[in-house]
Amino acid sequence: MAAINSVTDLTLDGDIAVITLNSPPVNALSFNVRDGLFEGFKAAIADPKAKAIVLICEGKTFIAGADISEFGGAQKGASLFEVQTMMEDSPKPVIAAIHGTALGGGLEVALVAHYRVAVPSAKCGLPEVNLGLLPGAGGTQRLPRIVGAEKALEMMTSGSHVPAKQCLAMGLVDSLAEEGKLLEGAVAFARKVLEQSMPLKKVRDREVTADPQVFADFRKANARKFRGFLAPEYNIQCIEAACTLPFDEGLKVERKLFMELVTGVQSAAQRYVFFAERQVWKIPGIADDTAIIPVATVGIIGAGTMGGGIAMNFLNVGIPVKIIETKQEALDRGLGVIRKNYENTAKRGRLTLEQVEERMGLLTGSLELEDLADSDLIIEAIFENMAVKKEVFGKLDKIAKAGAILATNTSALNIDEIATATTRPEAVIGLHFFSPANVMRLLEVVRADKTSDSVIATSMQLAKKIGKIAALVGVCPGFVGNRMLFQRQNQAQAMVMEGAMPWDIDRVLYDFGFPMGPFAMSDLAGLDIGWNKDTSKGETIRDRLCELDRRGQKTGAGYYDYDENRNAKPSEITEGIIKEFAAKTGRNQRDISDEEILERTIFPMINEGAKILEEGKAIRPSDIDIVWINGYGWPVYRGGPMFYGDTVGLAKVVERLKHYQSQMGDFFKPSALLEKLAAEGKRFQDMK
Ligand code: T1G
Repeated sequence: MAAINSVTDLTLDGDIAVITLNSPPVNALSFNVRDGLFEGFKAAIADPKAKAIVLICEGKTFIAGADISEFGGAQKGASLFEVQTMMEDSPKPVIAAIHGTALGGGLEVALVAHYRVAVPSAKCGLPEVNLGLLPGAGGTQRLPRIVGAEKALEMMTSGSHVPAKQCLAMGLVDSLAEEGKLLEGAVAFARKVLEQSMPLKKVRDREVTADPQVFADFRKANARKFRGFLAPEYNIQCIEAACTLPFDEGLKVERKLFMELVTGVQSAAQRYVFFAERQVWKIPGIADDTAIIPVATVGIIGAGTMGGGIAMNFLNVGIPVKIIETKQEALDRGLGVIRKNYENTAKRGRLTLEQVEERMGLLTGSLELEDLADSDLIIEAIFENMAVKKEVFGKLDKIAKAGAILATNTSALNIDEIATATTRPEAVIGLHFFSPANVMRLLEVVRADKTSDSVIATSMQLAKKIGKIAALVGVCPGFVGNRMLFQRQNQAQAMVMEGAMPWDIDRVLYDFGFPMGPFAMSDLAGLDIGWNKDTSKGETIRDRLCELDRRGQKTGAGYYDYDENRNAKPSEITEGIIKEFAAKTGRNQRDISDEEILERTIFPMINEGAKILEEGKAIRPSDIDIVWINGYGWPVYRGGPMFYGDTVGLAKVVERLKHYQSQMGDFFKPSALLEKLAAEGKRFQDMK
């Protein structure tokens, strides 16, 4: 056994050299891994006793890619290109032995081996696109040469992890070893290569062609999904190069486009989000060994849209759910909606009918709150009214078993006050799901003053179990996401009174990267949420629209007019109502620039995020970004509102807020934290 370096060993299994990497957590290609590989292959190739070479990894996975944390820093040690050239030009057969996930640079290392052996549970992928990148180590030229242009387009623009069996069928893997016996399988394969004098084939020597129409069709089919992103298009261009240029020319295209992406703001944002999505689970002050409360059964109060969607999250992971309603008709309707949702998913081939029945078999309904007496977790998802919620929590306090977690799905109400309705405030927490609760990935876990560490730790772990990304936030009006949304809505409404039209504001935010603007979103959700025709006094634009039965897409008109295909177009009726209201303000109407629309909708959000941090209602700026990316469609290639503030420069944000403050008042007053960071030339990212 020769230790090449701290993460690389070289051993001989008879006449087969085995290079073993062991660099937790994912054997990422950090500089000492690259050095270990370079020196390991050099030694194995030079060793006359070694007739073939197997590359294998310890730990949970084969190499999972370049070390993302090294990006932007000075390159140290052997380059990946040097390692790959050493492997590809080896006069001895090189076999990559794959388990776990061979991803990005990891798969690109495997692609310069002459053969690839994997266990059935392994997966391969080139997910660089999710980091705003493209495979920068020859993957864009080698993958299409093995799997063809169309499969390469799919794999590289989705970043999918392809199971080993499919990789075998595509020729990406040459042989499957028995699960748990990868080393034996790879060594046996190496011996077979020697005994049968199998060719030392180089992927780079293959050819690949494709009809240009393949690329045109692919671009057209994915235009909506790729809107605003650079990386998908650049990946496509590299595959086109693989199909039209000699290998080394194609490699130059890859290198050029990779450098453009890796030095650009979109990739910086997406790499930041990659780490932010992992930071969000780290809760300072709550010990890793905090007791976790077992949650084997869940009770939900309310079978409406939210209650039903919430229930599905738990049913999907095999946790039985009991839903409570006050009327049989509401209960039946709620249970029916859940079944319908599952049946629709099955129609799309994403569930079998057996799985639908399995999930529905875990669901029961009742009209008796007492039936939740044995639930480990009870989630209230009823009418957004403090008195009603306090009444229910008072009852739950008497019914729920000791140790049960009592959660509210309120989207803004004060959970400390709700907790006062019980004798066990330590058991009370907010679980703010986003509608549709069975689809939206974000969960705001809202800690109240007295919520216990155990209830918090259990809630965060449960969030991960049901596939959510959770941010732990504090009690304040709107918590984190909605509190910042209120700022954007405030200015959107204000600018409509000053001369901007809803479609101007929506266009600016759509072009910024949101899936739709606030007014289009209101039309989609329905303008009549919380509106009552009996009490409506026509005092707002929304009231007037609802009174005209312009209640949004569902009535064919709202802020916009809609055709039979729900295509929106600006409405003269809406414009007339707006001008009427604007005239009453006595304020001069003016053209408002796109830049002002963007600054007045986004910068107050950033400012509110800084206030949230000052008040300790969010743990870190990147948690706020995770909330906005996963709960409100903030474009991931802009990193989130706080990252975007850093991109613009906090000094500029402060300067523009002060400009608007001087003209329009203290709504724009910069927070102390924002002023401080700007004055010190710091970024939110520098906050630890
Ligand atoms: N670099 C650095 N750290 C990484 C990492 C990476 N590539 N992948 C994971 N980690 C850290 C992660 O931050 C976490 O740290 C820990 O490992 C466990 O990760 C040249 C340019 C492999 C499927 O995009 O998809 O190659 O929080 O919690 O759920 O063309 O990690 O514990 O401190 O996610 O079991 C391409 C990214 C890179 C793969 C495992 N590769 N990683 O999931 O664990 S670019 C990727 C993942 C590249 C080349 C290009 C997942 C995973 P901590 P985890 P997991």
